Amino acid sequence: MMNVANEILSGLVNHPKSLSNLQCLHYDHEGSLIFEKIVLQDEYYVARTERSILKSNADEIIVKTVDNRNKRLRIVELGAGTASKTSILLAAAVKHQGSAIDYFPIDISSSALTEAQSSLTCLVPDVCVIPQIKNYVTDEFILPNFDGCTLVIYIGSSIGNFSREAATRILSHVHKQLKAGDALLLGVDMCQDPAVLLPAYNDKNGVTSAFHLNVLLHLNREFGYNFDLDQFRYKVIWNKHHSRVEKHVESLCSQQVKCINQSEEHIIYFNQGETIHIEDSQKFTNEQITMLLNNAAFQIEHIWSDEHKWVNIIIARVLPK
Ligand code: AVJ
Repeated sequence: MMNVANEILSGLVNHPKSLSNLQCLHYDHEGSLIFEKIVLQDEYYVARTERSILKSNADEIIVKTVDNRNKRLRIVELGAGTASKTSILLAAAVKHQGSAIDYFPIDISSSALTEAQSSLTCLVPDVCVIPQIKNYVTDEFILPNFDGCTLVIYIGSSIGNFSREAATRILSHVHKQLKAGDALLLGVDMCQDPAVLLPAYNDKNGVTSAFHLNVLLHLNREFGYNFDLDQFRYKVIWNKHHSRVEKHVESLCSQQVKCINQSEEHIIYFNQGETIHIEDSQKFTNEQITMLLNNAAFQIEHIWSDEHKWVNIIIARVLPK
């Protein structure tokens, strides 16, 4: 397996250039802070819509998850970030159970997890927060033995940032760590009008642009590159064929970027107008989601949505193995 530095370099010397399989590059300290601003932008309906579905249905989601009343519940979250939406579900779980609940947020950003822990302590004091700083794509989560039901939360449509193969791998990896009767709560953004989708990824305040350009800054800070941010701009495309919003950064001129890493030097050549494919946000149909979950041996039990059917929140169960 290649290390991250080599994966970056090979993504940049390839044609077309792409870093879209390296999600971890977005969420350094700066990137996590910018992301928290994205979710506040008017155009970014995804977070707002998902939050309102969770608010209206939190009790029912918890009841449906723990279909057996004597069972205790614990909650794991992949890519928890600052857990601001999850607090709604945690409060419902504490109320339903009538006692404290264990919550295991997993994220690669330690600063986001620190923030999650301190805000939950105030918002839902009956939650015992046990954070794990990990890359959920590659690492296993660690859970003590438990005879109740484990609910893994994976919301925000983060699954859409991965290729179909990688998404299947993530879900299978989660499935492997669960037992029969455990559940997955998946939040996904559905296929819809590009007139709604494109502004969501190109807000007028330029926050989403800054989020993606930060990947180049991250490469400068951590991997020895010398990208000049004045010579690049953010560009968003609706790829109808693949049903995904593609985020690129485009070179404004023909130029060379250097990477000086452990005495080795590499030069990356850019033509004017050439782009680096930075991230995808896949938008799903019901059939695609069903197939994705079934391929990872999960069975859909219930779906909640908003009035426009923009976002789906799905409970899927681990079947007896
Ligand atoms: C991480 C999936 C919530 O793709 O919608 C938002 C990341 N990137 N704007 C998404 C993101 C640019 C976001 N999620």
